[in-house]
Amino acid sequence: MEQPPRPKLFDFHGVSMTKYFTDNWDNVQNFKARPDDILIATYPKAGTTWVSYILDLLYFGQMSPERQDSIPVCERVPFMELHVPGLRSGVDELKKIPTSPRLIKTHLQVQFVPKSFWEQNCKIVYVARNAKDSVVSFFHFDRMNLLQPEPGDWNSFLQRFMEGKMVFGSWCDHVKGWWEKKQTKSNILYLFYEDLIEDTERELGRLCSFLGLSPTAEEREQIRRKVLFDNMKKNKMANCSTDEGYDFNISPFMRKGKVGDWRNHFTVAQSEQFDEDYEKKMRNADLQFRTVL
Ligand code: PPS
Repeated sequence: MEQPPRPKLFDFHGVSMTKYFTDNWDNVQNFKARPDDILIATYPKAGTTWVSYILDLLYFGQMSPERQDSIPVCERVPFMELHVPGLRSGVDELKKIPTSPRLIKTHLQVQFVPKSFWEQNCKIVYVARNAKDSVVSFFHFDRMNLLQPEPGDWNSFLQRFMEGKMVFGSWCDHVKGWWEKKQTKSNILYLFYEDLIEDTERELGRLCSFLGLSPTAEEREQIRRKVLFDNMKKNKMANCSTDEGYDFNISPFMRKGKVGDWRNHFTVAQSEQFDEDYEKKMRNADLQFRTVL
């Protein structure tokens, strides 16, 4: 297929988006969630694929080895609002999923989540990652993902990130919006990428308690090993190498998987400017991130 031009960013109900996430809007908003659906919600680059793979292994790892060997994680966990005509439609993929529970990926800001997820009281796992590592990861992703807007150079990308002019909008609004929602909704588990890096076993335990699962110690250990960065990077079914639109000559999807890589990208001046802006926007949020471990 001939590569279409990169999409343009536009304002959509106050949030920057591209047509690939708004063209199917009515079908997304009218999506009929089932009570056992599990939504994995993140701002882009927060560890969505990692947590998707963990959940898939928890639910289906023991049951169907062929699923693990032949279906890429991005197909096992459809991306609800993604709609690229002739290529992918998350809503259509979800309707065809034969297994349950359905694991569903979204990057939507909390106010855009289809109402049936709240009506059905579905379990939602939100993953947040510190802003500095998120913007670095996002930059490299937009360089290699030809279905994303042109990233420009690092400094202009960073300025746009601070202005919230990224696909799916402002990082601050995203993490704060979901955090506030979590205060009144016990069906949301709010995880941090940095905690997952620090102690995957512990976070796996939190996920299992939240989901009401009790894998054996051996199963847990198997999962912990399979989801290690190096093992996922080698695994064609988990490293997104089958995804359309990616140019792996520019950057891998499984790039570094670290906390603190921002230090290899930010100049001292950029870091100071970023911190000042961050402090203003996050001042009233009772939400702490770690940028180093
Ligand atoms: S996306 O496109 O928004 O769905 O991307 P997402 O999966 O949320 O985030 C991609 C980043 O997560 C890193 N990653 C991991 N880190 C540690 N361990 C494991 N197992 C793992 N799997 C994915 C991936 O490398 C991207 O981060 P960066 O910093 O770019 O390496």
